[in-house]
Amino acid sequence: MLGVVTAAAAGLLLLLLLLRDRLFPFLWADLGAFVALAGASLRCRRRLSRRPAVTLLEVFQEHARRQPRRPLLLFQDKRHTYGDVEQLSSRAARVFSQRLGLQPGQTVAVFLPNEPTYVWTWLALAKLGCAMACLNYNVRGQALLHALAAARATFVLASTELQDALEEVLPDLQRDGIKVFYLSSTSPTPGVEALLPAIETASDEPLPGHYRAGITASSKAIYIYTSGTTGLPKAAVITEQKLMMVANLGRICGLRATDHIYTTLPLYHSAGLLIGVGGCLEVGATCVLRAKFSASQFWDDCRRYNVTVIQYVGELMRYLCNTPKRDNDQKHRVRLAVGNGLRAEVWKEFLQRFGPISIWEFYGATEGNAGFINYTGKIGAVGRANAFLKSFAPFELIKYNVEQDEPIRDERGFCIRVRPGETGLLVIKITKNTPFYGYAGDSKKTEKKILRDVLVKGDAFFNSGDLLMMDHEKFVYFQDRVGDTFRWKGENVATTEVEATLAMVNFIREVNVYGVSVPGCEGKCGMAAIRLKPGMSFEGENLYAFTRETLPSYAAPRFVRIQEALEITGTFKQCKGNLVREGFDPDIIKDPLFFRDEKMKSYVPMNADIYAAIQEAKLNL
Ligand SMILES: *[C@@H]1O[C@H](CO)[C@@H](O)[C@H](O)[C@H]1NC(C)=O
Ligand SMILES: CC(=O)N[C@H]1CO[C@H](CO)[C@@H](O)[C@@H]1O
Repeated sequence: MLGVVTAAAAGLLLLLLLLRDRLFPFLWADLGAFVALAGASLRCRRRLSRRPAVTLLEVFQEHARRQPRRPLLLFQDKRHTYGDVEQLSSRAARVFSQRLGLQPGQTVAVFLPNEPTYVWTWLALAKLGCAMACLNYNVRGQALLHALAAARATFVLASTELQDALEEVLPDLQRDGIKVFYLSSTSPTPGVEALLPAIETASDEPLPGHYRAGITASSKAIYIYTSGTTGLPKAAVITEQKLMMVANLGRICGLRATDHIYTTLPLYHSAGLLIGVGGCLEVGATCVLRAKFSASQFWDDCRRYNVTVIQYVGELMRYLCNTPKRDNDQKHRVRLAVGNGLRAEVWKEFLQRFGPISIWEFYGATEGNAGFINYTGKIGAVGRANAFLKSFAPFELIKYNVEQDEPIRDERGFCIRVRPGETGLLVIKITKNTPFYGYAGDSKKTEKKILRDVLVKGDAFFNSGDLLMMDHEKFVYFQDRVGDTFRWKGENVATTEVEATLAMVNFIREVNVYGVSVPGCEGKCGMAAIRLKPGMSFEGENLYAFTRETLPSYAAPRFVRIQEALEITGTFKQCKGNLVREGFDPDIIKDPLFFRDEKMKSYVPMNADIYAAIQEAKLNL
C-alpha cells in the first residue's frame, strides 16, 4: 500500500509539472480523496496487523481513557459518557461470560430497538471476542428463526419492548437450544431471565486480554441482515477490517471529536450502527441517538442536542423537505450530512431550505467490497471515477440486459464496458484490497453475487445489482437497482428517472414508480403510486399534458393509484413488492385508481370496463 501511495505521489508531481489545473479541474479533489482513503486504509491495516490487533473496540477504549467525561450517547434525557459506556460494557461482559458461559468466537444475536443498551451490549460482546448479529426488530416468526440460523447465533439478547415477537418464537428457540435473555431489570416472560440487575452490580474491572487473543483483521465482528429484493434476510459478514473501514467513513467526510452526530436510522443496519455509532467510536465524537426518525422533531432535536452532523438515507431528506416551512429552518448548527440515496431534486431543495450544509453522498452496499463518495460537490453525483481510486478499487460499468436480468457478453463470453453517458451494471473487482466476505451460512447466495470471467478468464467481481452511469467528466451517478428498471415496448424504463420527473408535478408529494404485468404484453407496464400534497387534488388532464411533454411515451405511467401513505422499509427505501403484486385490478385496489386514456388526453378513473378491455387485449396500451 505504501508503495502505491509513493508511486502515485511521484507520478503526480511529474504530471503537475507538465500539465495545468485547467486540463484536470478535479485533480486536487481527486488526489485529496485518494489520500484520505489511502490514509484510512493504511491506518486500519496498521492497527489491525498489530499483535494483539487494535480493533474499533481498542480505539474506543483509548478515547474512554483520554476523555472519559465526553458524552458518547445522548438519548432522550439520558447522557452516557465514554467512561460510563466503558464501565457498563465491562460489567455486561462479565455477566455474559459468567451467566451465559460465552466463549470467544460465538455469535450472539441482539433483538433491540435503538437505545443505548445496543451500544454497550455491542462493546461487551466485542470484549469477549464474540460477534453480534443485529436482528431487524421488525422481523417476526420464520424470518427471525432463519436470521438466527444464518448467523449461527446461539444466544438472543432482547428488549422487553419486543416481548410479543419473542414469545411467538420462544418454543422454537428452546427446541433449537438457543438461549434467550432480556437486557432489562425485570422479565415479563416466564423462563426468560432479565440480566440488568446482575449487570448493574457486576465488577467494572477491565476484562482479561485472553478473550480477544485470537482476534485478527478477518475475524467476524458483526452480522448485518440485508433484505435484498426477494426472499429471506441474508446475513452479511462484517469483519473487523470492514468494520473499521466503514467506521472511518465519517472521518473521511470530516467528522471530528467535537461533533454531535444525529442518528435516527435503525441500528440493525450498517448506516446507523457502523457509520453513525462506529464513526463516533472511531473519532471520539458524540452520538445523538433517537428511537425512530421523526420529520417534525428532526430540527428541534438538532437544536436541543447541538447536532453538527446528520445522517440520512433514501427518502429521509424528502420527508424533511415536505414538512411545513418554519422561520427557524436555518437556525441550527448542522454543517455536514452523510448518507446515500439522495435524489438531485431533493438535494437542491434541501440546501435552499435548510442552509449551506455540506452533503457527503456516498454509494455502497453493506456486503459490498468498495463504494464511492461525492467529494467534489457535484449535485446528484455519488462520486467520481478517479484514476487513483480506481487503481485501489477497480470497478467497471458493464452492459446489462434488463429483460434477461444478466450482463450482456460478447462473442468471447466477456462482459462489455458501457460508454460514458450510458447506464451499466456496477461490478467491483474482488481483490485483497477489496475482499468480498459474502453471507453467513449461505454459499449459494454468496456465489450469486460474484460475477466471474468479466474481462478476462478467471477474474471475479462483486455484482452490486445497481445500475450506474458515468458522464464524460467521470462523475458517477446512481440510476437504479437492477430490479427497479423494467422494459416496456422494447425500451428500458428507469423508475428513478420517472419518479424524479413526476415529483415536479405541483400536486404530487411523493411518488413510487414500478412496472406491472399486463396479459398478452411483453415486459412490464409503468404504474405510479402517488401521495397528494395536502389540500390538493388529482388533475388528470394536467398530468397527461405534463408527462407527454417530459417523458418518452413508453416511460409515462399507464396507471396511477393514489395512496394515503407510501410504504417504506426500515431504511427509508420505497417498497414496490406489494404494489407490483396488486397490479391495476380495480377489484383489489381500494385506492383511487386512474388510467392514462390517450383518446381523452387525460388520466381517467379506472373502471371494470376498462379493466376488462385491457384483460382481453382490446385496448391498446
Ligand atoms: C449545547 O450548547 C450550549 C451552548 O454552547 C450548551 O449550554 C448546552 O449544554 C449544549 N447542549 C448539549 C446537549 O450539548
Ligand atoms: C466533500 C464535498 O465536496 N461534498 C459535497 C457534495 O456535494 C454537496 C452539494 O453540492 C456539497 O455541498 C458538498 O460539499
